[in-house]
Amino acid sequence: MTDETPHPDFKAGFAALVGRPNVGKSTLLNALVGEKLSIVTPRPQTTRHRIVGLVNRPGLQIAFVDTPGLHAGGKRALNRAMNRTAASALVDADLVVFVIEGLRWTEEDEAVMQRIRDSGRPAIAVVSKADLARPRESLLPFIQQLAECHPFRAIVPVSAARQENLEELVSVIGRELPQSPQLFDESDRTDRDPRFRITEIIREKLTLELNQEVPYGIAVEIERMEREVDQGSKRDVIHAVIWVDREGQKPIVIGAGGARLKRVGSTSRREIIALLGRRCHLELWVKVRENWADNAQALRTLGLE
Ligand SMILES: Nc1nc2c(ncn2[C@@H]2O[C@H](COP(=O)(O)OP(=O)(O)OP(=O)(O)O)[C@@H](O)[C@H]2O)c(=O)[nH]1
Ligand SMILES: [Mg+2]
Repeated sequence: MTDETPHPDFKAGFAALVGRPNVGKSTLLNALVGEKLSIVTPRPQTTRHRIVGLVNRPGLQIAFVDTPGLHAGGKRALNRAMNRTAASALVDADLVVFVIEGLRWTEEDEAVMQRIRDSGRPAIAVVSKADLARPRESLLPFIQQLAECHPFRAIVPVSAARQENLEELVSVIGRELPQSPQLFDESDRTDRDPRFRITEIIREKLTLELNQEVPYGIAVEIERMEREVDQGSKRDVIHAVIWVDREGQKPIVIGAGGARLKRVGSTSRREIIALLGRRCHLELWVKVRENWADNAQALRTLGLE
């Protein structure tokens, strides 16, 4: 039950992780929740959707919202949809968690800062990848400069990779959230269903395999997913389509003799089995939908509005 009147000093709300691409928002979400909910790659513009991850503490429920990295320069409808998704999560948040990579302030960070100012939403800053900052003491003047740039409620350095300072971040956010009944069931970890998470796992494995422009032209859709009994035990049969936006990308995704697609299938399958807790059979097809990333109808079909 999520509508029970809670203890009067229960706090709950949406904390949106916003920032430019590649600063570590999704890695942070996963580390906070303790489960891989959102895909991570070394490449910018990995996240395309709004993904909620839930953290419960006594008297507190934080609904973290992972968002696509806010970026400039992308001309396609997909880029606009990603920026819209992030911007709307920002304005809807109870608290904005502005994620900035330690010691790296860019024009894109400045543009995100401006959006936060314009939103008038309360904000804290998280300085991510603290483990990479050299020397570590240089984080102090960096944090000082951030403090001068906006009246953040708090500035918290973290390393999601090393699980450093995450509990401090949870308690800082807890202080800033409003009194509210619990928003989600306590056993929930995310608002996303397995079907969505499977498409994302496949897209992650593909992105890790591919170079340069190709990942930006890729989308994954599940055409069919059925439970069947095979040799006395249950398994899921999953038929997924990998959409590419140009004919020329098809052989790149498939690889010589189908080797790349095979690798993507087997690494994806391992992770899907761990997610579903049962065996699965995964079939991948590569299909061309010319310029899907500019096609409003295709974006809608893929849940990218
Ligand atoms: N060393 C180190 N690397 C990190 C840390 N957090 C994230 N990374 C790396 O930074 C890269 C980008 O991480 P993501 O979590 O995908 O970044 P993001 O902000 O979600 O990126 P978009 O979804 O593209 O906006 C990946 O290679 C991560 O492994 C950290 O705390 N320490
Ligand atoms: Mg991300």
